Amino acid sequence: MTSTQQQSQTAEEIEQYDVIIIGAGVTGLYALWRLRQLGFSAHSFEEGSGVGGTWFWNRYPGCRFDSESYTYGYSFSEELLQEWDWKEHYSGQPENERYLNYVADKFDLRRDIRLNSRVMSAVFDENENCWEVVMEDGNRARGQFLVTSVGILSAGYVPEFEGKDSFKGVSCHTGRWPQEGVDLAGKRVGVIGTGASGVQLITEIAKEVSHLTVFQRTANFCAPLRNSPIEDETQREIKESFPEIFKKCLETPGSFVHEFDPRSAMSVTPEERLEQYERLWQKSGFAKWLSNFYDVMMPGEANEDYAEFFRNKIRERVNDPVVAEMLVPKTHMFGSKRLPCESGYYEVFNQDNVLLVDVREAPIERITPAGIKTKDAEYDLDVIVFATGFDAVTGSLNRVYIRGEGGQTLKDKFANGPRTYMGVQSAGFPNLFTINQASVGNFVRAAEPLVDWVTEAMAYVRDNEYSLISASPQAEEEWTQHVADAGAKILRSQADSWFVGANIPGKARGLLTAPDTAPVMRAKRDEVAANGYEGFLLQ
Ligand code: N01
Repeated sequence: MTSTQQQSQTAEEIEQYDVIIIGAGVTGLYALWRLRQLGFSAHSFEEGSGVGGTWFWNRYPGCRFDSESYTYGYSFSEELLQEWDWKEHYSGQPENERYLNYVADKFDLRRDIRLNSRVMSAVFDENENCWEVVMEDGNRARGQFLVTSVGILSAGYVPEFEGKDSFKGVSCHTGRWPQEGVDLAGKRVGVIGTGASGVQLITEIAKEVSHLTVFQRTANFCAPLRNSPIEDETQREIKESFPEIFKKCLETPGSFVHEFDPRSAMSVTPEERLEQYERLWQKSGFAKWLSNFYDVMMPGEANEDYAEFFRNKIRERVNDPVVAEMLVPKTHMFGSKRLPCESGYYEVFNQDNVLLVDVREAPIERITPAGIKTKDAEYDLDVIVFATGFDAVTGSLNRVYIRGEGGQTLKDKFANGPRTYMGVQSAGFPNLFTINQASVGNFVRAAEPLVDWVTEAMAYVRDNEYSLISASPQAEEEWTQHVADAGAKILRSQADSWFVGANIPGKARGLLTAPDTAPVMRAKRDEVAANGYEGFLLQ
């Protein structure tokens, strides 16, 4: 902050709101709308130059939904549901960004959003019982409540490769793709990382680069997305079925439209099992795992049986058997990492101009001015893309200096992993709702009920003439223990991935989101609210 800016905003001029929202992505936009409905004055401060969060920043080639588009959009407005036409079953980033801009305009949200306003700090004022945020440009604002709609996957991670800044070509992270794009046509491009972002990007850019080198550390289980345009008749059917679509999503563990087969894979004959695997393989999107035998997504025999089916599918698609074996995942259980959906990913490795490099075998030693040097070889490149993921959940919170009661910072408190009550609050940080902690699965389906709950909690505080709500230390302790105990048993805790913070060197290992299914989480939150916000201190 410059001294001029500090002087230019006197105490009287600091903007005051009931609620300050950090971020204008999917949850921030909805929180703003919802808070207005409840009669609060709310304002969102957004780092980007546009709204959309994830769908603003992740504009890398190939970026798209792998949830069905019509299950991902907001459900709160029937008018919006009827007037917006999703063009594809799995919509791409440009369309998704357009959608969120359309929502911002339709509901006149922009008047309460300040773009290009990165929040640097949020400090709780114990005398005034309110939060004060300071933006990068030095401007300040105060609010009784603070909502961090900062996303679970928004703090990009680039490994500390030696010589990272020495590269003379162009380099960028998938999650911060330049708005003006990156010219890749005819270029020698290296991509580090083969998670969901890398898989989408690699497939798309292989069509235009002169040479592509893929640096893979861990092979993934990837399955065909089978995207297609939405025909008019289907569009009409979808629009008539929204109540059923959303009802179904609310019933399933991850808020997706797919429902598990209640049979065990091992309870049917091998022929029946294979018939089901093949039938689901032909379906689009996540049906291949979320409509499968229920125990395919649990550690054990069924999981390994389906993993082997997957491995053989990969072997069938890659011509060179040596390359095929490099692409076949062998070190983690099926479903223990997020499964990327793809549209021709494996066939890319049949192209003459594409090279797969195993960097577990021969690790990257350094980035050089000319490219990448591994233990075994040097690769000359014009462009390096870091598809190396995110410092998930806590990373985006830690980018803001958040200080609560008694001078304690959230970063210090979370140093050994998040300590929250139901993912929404941390003791000692009154009126701060960290809503990026609680939702996982089909994002918008999980986020809408979460935002509803959080905003209703604020209304409860106001309507009952309290001024503060904060998680009790005991409720927090019990919840944190529950996350540790229940979280350790579930499939997505078993591999080294962002789900448990294992992708970031030095980060404490532990499940970063709730271990419960979406319906269980909603029921728990509803019970807490019905019992007068049990586990929270109100004053
Ligand atoms: O990140 P990731 P992502 N040297 O962490 C590798 C969502 N998403 O951006 O597996 C070499 O999954 C790392 O290797 P390894 C989705 O929830 C959704 O791809 O750790 N390699 C891995 O291959 C997803 O789960 C969509 O051994 C290194 C890659 O980088 C989440 O975002 C699309 C390395 C990182 O994969 C994150 O996906 C895209 C190193 N030092 C993303 N460090 C939709 O479709 C890391 N890697 C909606």
